[in-house]
Amino acid sequence: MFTQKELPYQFSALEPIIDSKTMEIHFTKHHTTYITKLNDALSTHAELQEKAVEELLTDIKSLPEDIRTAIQNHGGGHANHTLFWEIMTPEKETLPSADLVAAINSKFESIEAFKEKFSNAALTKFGSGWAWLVVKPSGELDVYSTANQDSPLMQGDKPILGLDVWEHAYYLNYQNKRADYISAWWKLVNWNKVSELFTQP
Ligand code: MN3
Repeated sequence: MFTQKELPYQFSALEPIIDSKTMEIHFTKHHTTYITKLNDALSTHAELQEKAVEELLTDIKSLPEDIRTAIQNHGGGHANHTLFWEIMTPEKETLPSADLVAAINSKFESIEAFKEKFSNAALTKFGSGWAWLVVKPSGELDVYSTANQDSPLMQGDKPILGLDVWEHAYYLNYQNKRADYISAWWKLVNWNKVSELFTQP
């Protein structure tokens, strides 16, 4: 059965960029519900219960049809939020590693150009979804958005940075001003963690 890892900081730790109430509802209601529904879906498929959520999402096409959509939505929701909590920090001014900077420069030409591309993916995602920085199987970086809770793992890419642009992630503080949420959010990125994920095989 999947369980929720403890949040690595207090609900209020990311204030004022993400308010305490939003963090609390997001973590204890939204993320928790994805886990409950993921476990519900797997309850009829004992053979899949030992697998990691990343493995389920990577192999989504081979999953039994009756639970495929539930794993896509709730397994995706669980994996995406687990990553999201980890790639944010109240620590100020963490920096990407030299290797990650080199990879970003090689793909996007500069950190600024990368941030602009990522922010644009987040801003222009119509409806609910996520913006991602991923490592492709070739080792190359890429930026794109996905709808709903679709995980980059479903297309064989490894997400190392993700931004939740569902309204539940920002509405209390920012209402319809998604652009303000996105530009403020960069200050929360835990570059130590993103760099670590980039380096991991
Ligand atoms: Mn969310």
